[in-house]
Amino acid sequence: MTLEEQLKQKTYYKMFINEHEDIHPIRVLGEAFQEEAAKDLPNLSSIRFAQGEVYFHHKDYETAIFKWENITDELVPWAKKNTGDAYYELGLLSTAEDIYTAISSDNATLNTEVALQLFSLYIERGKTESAVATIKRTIAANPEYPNVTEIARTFFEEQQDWEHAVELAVSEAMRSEDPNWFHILNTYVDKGVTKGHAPSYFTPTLIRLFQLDKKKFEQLVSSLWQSYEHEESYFTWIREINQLLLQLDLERDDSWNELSKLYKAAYFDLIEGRYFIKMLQEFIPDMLTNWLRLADERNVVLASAAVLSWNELFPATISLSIVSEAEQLISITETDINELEESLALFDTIVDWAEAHDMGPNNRYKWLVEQLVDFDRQHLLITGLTGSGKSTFVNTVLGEDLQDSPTSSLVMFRDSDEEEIMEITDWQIASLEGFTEFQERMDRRRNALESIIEFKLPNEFMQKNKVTFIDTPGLKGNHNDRYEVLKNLQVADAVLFVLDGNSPFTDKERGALVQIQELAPDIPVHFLLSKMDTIVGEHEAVRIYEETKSSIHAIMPDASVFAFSSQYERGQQMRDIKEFIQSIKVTRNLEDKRLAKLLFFIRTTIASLLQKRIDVENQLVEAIRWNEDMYMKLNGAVNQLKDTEVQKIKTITKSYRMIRENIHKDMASTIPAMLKECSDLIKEDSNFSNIHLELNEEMNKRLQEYLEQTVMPKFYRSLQDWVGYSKEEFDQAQEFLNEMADGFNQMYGEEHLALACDFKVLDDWLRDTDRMTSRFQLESVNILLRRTPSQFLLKSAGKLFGAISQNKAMLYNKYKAFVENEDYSETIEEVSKQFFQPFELFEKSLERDVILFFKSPLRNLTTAVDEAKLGIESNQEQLNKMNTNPEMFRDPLTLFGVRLRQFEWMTVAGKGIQTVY
Ligand SMILES: Nc1nc2c(ncn2[C@@H]2O[C@H](COP(=O)(O)OP(=O)(O)OP(=O)(O)O)[C@@H](O)[C@H]2O)c(=O)[nH]1
Ligand SMILES: [Mg+2]
Repeated sequence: MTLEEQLKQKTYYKMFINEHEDIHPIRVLGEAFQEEAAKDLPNLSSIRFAQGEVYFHHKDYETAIFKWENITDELVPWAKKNTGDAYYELGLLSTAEDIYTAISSDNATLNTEVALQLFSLYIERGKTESAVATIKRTIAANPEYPNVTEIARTFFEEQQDWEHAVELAVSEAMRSEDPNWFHILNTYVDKGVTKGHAPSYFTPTLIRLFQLDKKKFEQLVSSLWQSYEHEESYFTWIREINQLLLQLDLERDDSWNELSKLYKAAYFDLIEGRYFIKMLQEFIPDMLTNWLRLADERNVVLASAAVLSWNELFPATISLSIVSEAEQLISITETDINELEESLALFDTIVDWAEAHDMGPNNRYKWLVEQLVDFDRQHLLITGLTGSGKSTFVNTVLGEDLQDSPTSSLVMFRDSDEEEIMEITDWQIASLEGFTEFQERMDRRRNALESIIEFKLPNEFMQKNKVTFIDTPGLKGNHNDRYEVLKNLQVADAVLFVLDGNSPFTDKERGALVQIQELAPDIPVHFLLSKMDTIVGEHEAVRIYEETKSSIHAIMPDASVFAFSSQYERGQQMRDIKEFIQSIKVTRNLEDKRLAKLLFFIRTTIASLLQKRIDVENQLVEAIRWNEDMYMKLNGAVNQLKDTEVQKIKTITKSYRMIRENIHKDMASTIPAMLKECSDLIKEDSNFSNIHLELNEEMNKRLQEYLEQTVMPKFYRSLQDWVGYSKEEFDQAQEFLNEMADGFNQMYGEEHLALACDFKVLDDWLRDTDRMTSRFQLESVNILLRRTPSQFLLKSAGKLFGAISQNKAMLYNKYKAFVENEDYSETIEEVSKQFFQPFELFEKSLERDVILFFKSPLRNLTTAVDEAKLGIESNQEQLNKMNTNPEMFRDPLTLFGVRLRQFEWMTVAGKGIQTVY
């Protein structure tokens, strides 16, 4: 054991023990001390040092300290350190800390030991920062010192101080190249605690690991990749790893299975359609370059195809050598990739994406693709000119009488346990209730070509022969019309072209055939010569058959021609038909052909989505224009309605007021005369002391009679007329509004706007006027009592009154004159006030009632105005969104195109299939 080791372990004292092992060390050292002390120039330091150690081991720390404090030679630094240890053991941590920090020495071991003591002391005192600083310093100064890095790692992990833990692992891995440190780093990455570091932080470590151990390198890259995958730094990581791999000397023979898989997954994820091409463009070429360099056997074809398709869409982005390597690899490598599955996945991604972007569920394409992957059935599509006998043939074969009118949609007949009829359009799938609804659907012409009908029914022929029949509308008209019928042609494995035996193989038919072959050069076409029974004479029939066959064979030598009639005996003919159909079924490479078609459909889908986007944009522009127009017109209508309302309030109120005023005028002219007539009651012998009371009573009575029997009935009639007049006004307004609503609904294309007024108002008026004119009770009015005539007479007649009977004559005259000359205007006022009170209240409510009458139309119009405004705003907003980020739409479709090309590269190279364009 070296001296340092002894000092470190406090076993320095053992030097003194030697042969005295059976004697207690304290005694041995005590004797040595005495012996040394007896010398002339004694050196007691080393013995004291040793004694200190022994006391320390026996936990007599104070004595140990005493011994170590009295050391003077080169052991002083160690003695100090030991003193610190003793204080530490005594629990006097701060003293221990002071002592440790005061030690200065050149001895690395001593310094490290002191540092480690300080480190644990700091931990115990909770001074984490000092602990970290100490351990870091120690590692920096003496990383090789036993256990130091291990102590640090344990400490950091316990503290969950991942920052330092990762730093330590990285620097130790680099320094020591110890696989264990790389492994520890890898576990940190897997734990997810390295994400905070920028990807470039690990680059040097990765380069070193690549040189040391390629498998471990791959593993660490994989862990890092996964850790960054869902982080913001993901693209930075990809750029970094690409740069790194480009520098490294990758050999395909090293079989980078894991990396190859990672590249594949990442590449496909990136081009899924979530990112803008602008973002991808800068690193995808490097990414593909690396992928091709390291792709393992399973992926080499895929990687090559990826390189080639990317390079096609973004020319010259990938280096020429990589492109030609890809071309080379793809042509010589066998692949077990399931292209069909992969293409289906791509198709699903596209339709899901389209649906998520409001472009509908694309049911038609989905359905067509479903048919393509149904390998259990072959699809025989039947076409030909209108009325050539297609549906009759299908009926005969199926032994069902399913169609008797011209066919308007594509109908696929397929055997199934249960009958089920579905109508499939791009936006909807509907189930048709039985044969009647099917028939109705066939008779409907509008948009019929946008529908596909799938007619499932139990049928032995189709089940046994494993075919489906696709009946189609007859071909007529020009190229474009025919295309509408033939646009689903790709679903067929073989085409059966039905010719009318009476005029077979006309120019029109030849034209249609050329179009079919242009659309689908790979689909075999065969012929059915139908209505053979209508040809007179067997000889003639045979001649026509042979002639037609040879003109067909002149241009299509492989086509079969079958003579058919719905009138032939079914049993025999069915045997022939069965044989015929078996003979025209596709026997070779059905799956490959279907795959080519699937790729074709994917391309068509992408193209149609681009078109849909343009359509959507146009629709938005149109919707905005339309709504703006509506907004203007509706606003005009609101103003018109408000004007009408004001005008109706005016006329109706005015005519009502006139009635009231007329009545009032009548009353004003009638009442005074009527009251004056009461002077008849005054007789010379009347009792003048109470005549005024009598007169007052009589006048009230006459007033009551007059008002109730003359005025009221007249008023009643006038009001009836007035309600009638108002009704006419209202009717007129309603008519005007009806016309307005009709005009708008025509523009809406539906019964959207109703402008019905509330005629209940008129009923209310009738009821109210009835009630008001049915009865009137005058509350007695003071006509003569208010300006007491007796007083007046008293004043003028003075003392004569009452005392002299001759004066009666004078009173009589005075009374009479008074009654006859009075102007009664106050009475009229008072009576009118009483009489007209309810009518005035009613008049005040008229305006409100007319408003009520127009309330619903006005509300509906305003709502429509708001709708139009909203229509403008929301469409505009959508349009803006589309226009500000056109890449959001275009980019994913372009990337789908990249993926599609990739599969095409694989199928073209791998299987020699022709791509269908
Ligand atoms: N005599 C006779 N008449 C036939 C034969 N095949 C069809 N017809 C008649 O020809 C007419 C048209 O027949 P369809 O089967 O409806 O013809 P299609 O080709 O389906 O017509 P579209 O669907 O309109 O294109 C009907 O009146 C049938 O009865 C046949 O073999 N013999
Ligand atoms: Mg038909």
